[in-house]
Amino acid sequence: MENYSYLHLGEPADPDRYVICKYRVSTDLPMEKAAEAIAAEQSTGTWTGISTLDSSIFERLGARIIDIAGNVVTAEFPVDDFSIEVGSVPQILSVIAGNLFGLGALNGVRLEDVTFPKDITSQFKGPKFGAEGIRKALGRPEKPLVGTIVKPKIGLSPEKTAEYVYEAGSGGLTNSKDDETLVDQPFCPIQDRTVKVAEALDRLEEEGHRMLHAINVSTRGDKIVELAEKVQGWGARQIMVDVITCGFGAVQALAEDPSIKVPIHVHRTMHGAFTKDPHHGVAMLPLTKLVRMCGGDALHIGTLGVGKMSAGAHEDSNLRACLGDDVPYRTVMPVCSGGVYPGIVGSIIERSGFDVQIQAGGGVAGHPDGVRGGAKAMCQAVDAAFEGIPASEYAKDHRELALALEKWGSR
Ligand code: CAP
Ligand code: MG
Repeated sequence: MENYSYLHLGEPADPDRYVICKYRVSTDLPMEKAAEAIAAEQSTGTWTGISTLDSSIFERLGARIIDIAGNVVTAEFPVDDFSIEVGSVPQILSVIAGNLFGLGALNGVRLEDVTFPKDITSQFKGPKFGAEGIRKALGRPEKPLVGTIVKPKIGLSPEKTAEYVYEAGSGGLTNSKDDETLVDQPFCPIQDRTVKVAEALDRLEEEGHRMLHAINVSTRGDKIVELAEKVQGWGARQIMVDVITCGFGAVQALAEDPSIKVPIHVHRTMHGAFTKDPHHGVAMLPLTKLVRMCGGDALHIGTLGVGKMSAGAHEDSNLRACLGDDVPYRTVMPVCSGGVYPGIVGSIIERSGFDVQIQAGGGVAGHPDGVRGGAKAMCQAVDAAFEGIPASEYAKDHRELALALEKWGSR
């Protein structure tokens, strides 16, 4: 019974043959030992040498530790470790983000990044519409998109939801969406809500304003495509799915189903459970990459250090993963959300550039002039940033923005 070594330090990774992962490791063991424990557990080994592992299996399928830089370990997994089934995120995750989190040898381990070879990226189709498609549907080629989340997140009737959307659109917003906890509760049945919101959007369009509203179809896996089809039939022009609670397969099923002909807005509720701790869990970046592979058209990426949510908030790598040209898919519209208000829109855009959707729930519905006034203030803040004018300057002849700055200040 041989003990095989998974250490291949200094040997460069072959990006065409391996999935390459970066892990941040906290351990009391020597880092090389900890890295070997990860490689063994996630590929051909276990806690002891085993008689059933021979050198041919090990050489073909063993993970390789190719770099250790401080507490960051780079491991590569042979492409043959992965399922040949078409685009299986569950199997990919069980290799790159599986048992290792529970290993007693590690105090903490965090998957920071992953790069997939062509043999795997080619199994996925990416977004059907993407950032481009959403912009086209809205007739807004350049400016940042500006949206809202209907607030309160639960409680409004279908009529009140539609009224909110109409007011938001009348104030100039390009997007709105259901909140993550709203799907089909008795106070706001999804059919009635979808029909009434569609009527509000039609009314706005007749008045010359195009707007999208994402209806949340998050539900059990075997019903989600059916629900999305129904919602589409009731007039929805965009749908939303909570990717962590529904699973990547749900996004993929919706994106790949030919009967679904509307863009998918991807919310990431619950991600903070494993993205927030800098020493343990999974960073948002691998999740962003997987959402793009699975076909999300828009994805929450945080507010780049200026909003209310702390998890992954400073990471602009997610923005790049949505928009980069290093993968064979359409780009994803990055969505900056969470504690946004007009006074921070300029700072967000400074960090994000114009290819972004900025949205505010409380920062619209909490405006002294109501939803329409809040929508106007958000649009004015975006226009100011787009034209390179400081918000405080722009507010001198834009009343709603002035009121928002007075109420919430700016950063
Ligand atoms: C924003 C939001 C989103 C967060 C989630 C909320 O509302 O609707 O769910 O953006 O965070 O309920 O908080 P506010 P993230 O504008 O009222 O804060 O996008 O980081 O996943
Ligand atoms: Mg929300």
